[in-house]
Amino acid sequence: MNTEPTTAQTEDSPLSRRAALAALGAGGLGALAAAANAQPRAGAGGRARDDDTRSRMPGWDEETGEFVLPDLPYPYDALEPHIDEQTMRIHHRRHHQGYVNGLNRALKELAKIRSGDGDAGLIKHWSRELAFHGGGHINHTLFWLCMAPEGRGGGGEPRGPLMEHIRRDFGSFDAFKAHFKAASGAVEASGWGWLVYDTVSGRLMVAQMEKQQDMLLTACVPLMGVDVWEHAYYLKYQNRRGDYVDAFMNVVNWPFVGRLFQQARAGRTA
Ligand code: MN3
Repeated sequence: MNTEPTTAQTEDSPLSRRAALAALGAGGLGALAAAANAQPRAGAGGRARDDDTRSRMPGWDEETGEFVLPDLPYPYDALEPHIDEQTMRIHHRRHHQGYVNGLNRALKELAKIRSGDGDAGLIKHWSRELAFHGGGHINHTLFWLCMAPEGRGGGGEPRGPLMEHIRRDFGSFDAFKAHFKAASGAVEASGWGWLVYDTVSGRLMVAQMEKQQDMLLTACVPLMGVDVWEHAYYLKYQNRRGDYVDAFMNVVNWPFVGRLFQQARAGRTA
């Protein structure tokens, strides 16, 4: 097997931040940082304080050079009654933490293979682990940020350029919501529904993602997504995924999504 390092993996272990992000196709995380840091704190009760190791880049710790579980920008019960506290707590602390752990593990194992200490025959396995857990980490980091408590940043309708483009590309906000709900509801098994900005055409689109490792959607910048894995809704909604997607629309943080949109448009014309 060819074990020559790729251009994205020329450093000694561990992967540099730039290489790690490139390996994940995670250019969107940089935009996330700016948009997240500009986001007003939505929850009156403050942030969920379950882990103090934080950097300004959500999901990444510059000091340790490792991916980390980002804080939620609101308390676990802040999205009630639409998304229940128990689901949010398990989803964030168990599922998302698992992806963070798996991502860091995959990067370490790939670094070992590069340095000659690992089993080169397992590069396919660890590359898949990288894609799965890396996709999970990126998707959830964005997922938490694109929600906010109803009436305190969440719900309602988008404004400004994002709304103008939604109307242009989908016909109306209601038509967008119907399309988004139908697409999210029809994802086979576990996956995601996304509102994305295609940098080639400059159009907004709705995309389905099976499982979670296809964050490298060609040329598309994810703006807003809904997790339709059962762990995201089954405690409260059981098999009624459509009801859950309807409820999700009550907590979409459109101001945040609008900022991401503006950054994606600026990036396209830069
Ligand atoms: Mn999930």
